[in-house]
Amino acid sequence: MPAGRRLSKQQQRRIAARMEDRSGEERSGVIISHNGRQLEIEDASGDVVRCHARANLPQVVTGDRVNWAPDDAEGGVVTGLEPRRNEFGRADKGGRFRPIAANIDFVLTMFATVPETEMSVIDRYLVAIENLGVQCLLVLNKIDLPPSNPTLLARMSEIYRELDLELFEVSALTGAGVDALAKRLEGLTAVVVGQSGVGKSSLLNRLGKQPLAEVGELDAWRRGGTHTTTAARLFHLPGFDLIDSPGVREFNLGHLQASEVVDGFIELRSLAEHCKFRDCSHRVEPGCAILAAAENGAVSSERLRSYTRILDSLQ
Ligand SMILES: Nc1nc2c(ncn2[C@@H]2O[C@H](COP(=O)(O)OP(=O)(O)OP(=O)(O)O)[C@@H](O)[C@H]2O)c(=O)[nH]1
Ligand SMILES: [Mg+2]
Ligand SMILES: [Zn+2]
Repeated sequence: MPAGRRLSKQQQRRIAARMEDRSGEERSGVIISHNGRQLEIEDASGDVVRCHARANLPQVVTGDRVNWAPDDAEGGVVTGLEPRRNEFGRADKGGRFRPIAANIDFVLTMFATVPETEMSVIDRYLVAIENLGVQCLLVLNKIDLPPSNPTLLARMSEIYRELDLELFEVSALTGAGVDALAKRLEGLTAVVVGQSGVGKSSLLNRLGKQPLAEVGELDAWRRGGTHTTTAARLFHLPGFDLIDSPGVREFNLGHLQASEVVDGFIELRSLAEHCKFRDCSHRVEPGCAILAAAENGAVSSERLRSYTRILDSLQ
């Protein structure tokens, strides 16, 4: 204890109670948020405890189930990580996989009417989702605003619906479409992802019926995005759990091989087996089943363009 700092009677009692209570035993908990080495754990009784991770622990992430033990009056130490049911994440600059959230039922991939979202941005999320074997819901937010690119938006919803992806159209501002989404998520855990400013935290607040997460300044995205949310955090909402996540400028897929990128495009995956060359890149090769399908309209030119753009970004 630093010199001059005295514990109040109440603090002393709390420490004593905790010492008695701890009996060296580990407890289970869920990671509510993590910011560097600072973790917040929710224990079995719903209390939130600030913890740090034991040095030899593998990287933990929001949604992880862990073992932890109290280490002083206020905090604790995370001592073990339970196996993940699944995880969602992206690559860092060095191409290493970085999880964002674990143990989830759905990834809500969010875009908005304003500002315009390129289709390849959404397709990046979809490629990651497919490769991690998690389920996806697409969420178009800000339907109260006239879209900055109505043609692109109409085309995107047409293409994604043809691919049997579920698309929810909502307004976090007015609440339109929000109940249907809440109903779909009942009893489940989801993580919401998407570019900064699309309204992830706003949607969370609307679903939670109160201001739980900080929301960016109105129109801040016009000046180049704000990155208001800085760490993934799990919230218990009425009926389901939702993990809010920070928007990223580019959703990096550097941890994937080219063949895994193809696998991430559900309509290209099966076609690729029919290409003449086993190592076909589906860009220029003769006898390419994907290029042939694009030519006769069976594969959308927009999705093929996304594929080549993502492939280019890996090199
Ligand atoms: N008109 C309108 N504005 C919205 C809607 N949802 C969010 N906004 C506004 O969009 C801006 C960004 O919202 P946020 O919820 O902070 O966006 P975010 O996706 O959480 O952003 P990051 O935390 O930076 O990743 C804020 O000014 C919101 O008020 C909506 O449905 N309609
Ligand atoms: Mg946010
Ligand atoms: Zn091919």
